[in-house]
Amino acid sequence: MGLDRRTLLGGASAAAATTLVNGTGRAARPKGQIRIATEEAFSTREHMRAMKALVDSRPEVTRFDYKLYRLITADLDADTPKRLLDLEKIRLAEMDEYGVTMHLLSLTSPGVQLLAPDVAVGVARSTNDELAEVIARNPGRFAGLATIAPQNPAAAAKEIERAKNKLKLNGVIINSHTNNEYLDDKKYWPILEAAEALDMPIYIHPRSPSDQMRLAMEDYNMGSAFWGYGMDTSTHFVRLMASGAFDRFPALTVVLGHMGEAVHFWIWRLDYMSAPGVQRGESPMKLLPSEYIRRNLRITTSGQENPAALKYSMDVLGPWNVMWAIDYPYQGTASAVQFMDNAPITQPERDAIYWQNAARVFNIKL
Ligand code: 1DF
Ligand code: MN
Repeated sequence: MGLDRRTLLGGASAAAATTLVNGTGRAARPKGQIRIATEEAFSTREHMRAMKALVDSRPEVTRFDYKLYRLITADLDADTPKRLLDLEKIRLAEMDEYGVTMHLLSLTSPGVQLLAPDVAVGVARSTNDELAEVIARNPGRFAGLATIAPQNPAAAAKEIERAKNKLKLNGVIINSHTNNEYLDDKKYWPILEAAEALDMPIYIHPRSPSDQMRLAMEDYNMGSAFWGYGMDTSTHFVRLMASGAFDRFPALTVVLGHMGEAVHFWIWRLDYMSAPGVQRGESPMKLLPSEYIRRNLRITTSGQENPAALKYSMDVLGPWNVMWAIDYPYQGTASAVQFMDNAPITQPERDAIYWQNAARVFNIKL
């Protein structure tokens, strides 16, 4: 009959006396549990309007972009659109109900990445303005990732600078590929350069797989969050790493949700296959994959309430590189809180994963 909870928690009280090393310099044991959720989606009226106009003019975009059509063309009072558009009523009430201190907000996938470049640049800017306003109105409750339009890399780099210096946002979200291209393509490197220089982590969030990836996923609805979202996003990270981007931008931080989209579950084999003469042949990478994974990658628990995967991730990446997330409104607050409250880890580890790591990685002031 499974593991006894008392056995699992047996080591917790002794270990609770020690404090994890962390970059915040704050006490590890707040009075009530602080919880910062790091992959929490929202939308705006302008975003919904732009997406609806896109779908009306190019209905084929919904063929593989799972849920896109339903999300943006449905009655905006339907549950998911309503929760995406709401920031200060339903959402704050649900956060309060479950003791969630803060949502790190990001524009819902696929962001502006399907829109015509000029439209996308404008919607990104206005989204970031709205985001900064809602954060300012609710001190301590919200932080935010900037939306950018990779379709225009120069404008995207400028927007990262504006997001950091003017709007005080906490990082950047990119919903995987843009027009079937990934960030290893050097035309996107001005984005990486700006993110590194400004200490803005890039959260690579899933969207429906690229044309190259989706060929194997046309059946069984496999291109959805069931499988395709994660496969496209994990492949995206590995492409970026394999391109040598982390040699060019050694201080760049990339964040992956869904328990790292399983990338670090391959850590031993990625290294093994990288050895000279084993498999891969010539590679631009100067270091081993494990070195980039430990130096440049942070992960979140969004949508993966799996204690075994959590333990593995903490062992392999270090507990300071794992952050809690809900994936609101696509997954439930109650079960995400229950998962982390009951995870078989020490209280200092729980504090690190619930909020201290997010505060450090995303430069969040509580
Ligand atoms: C779903 C999942 C939809 C995630 C999302 O945005 C999303 C879903 C449209 O379950 O259909 O962001 N997710 O992050 O796993
Ligand atoms: Mn998500």
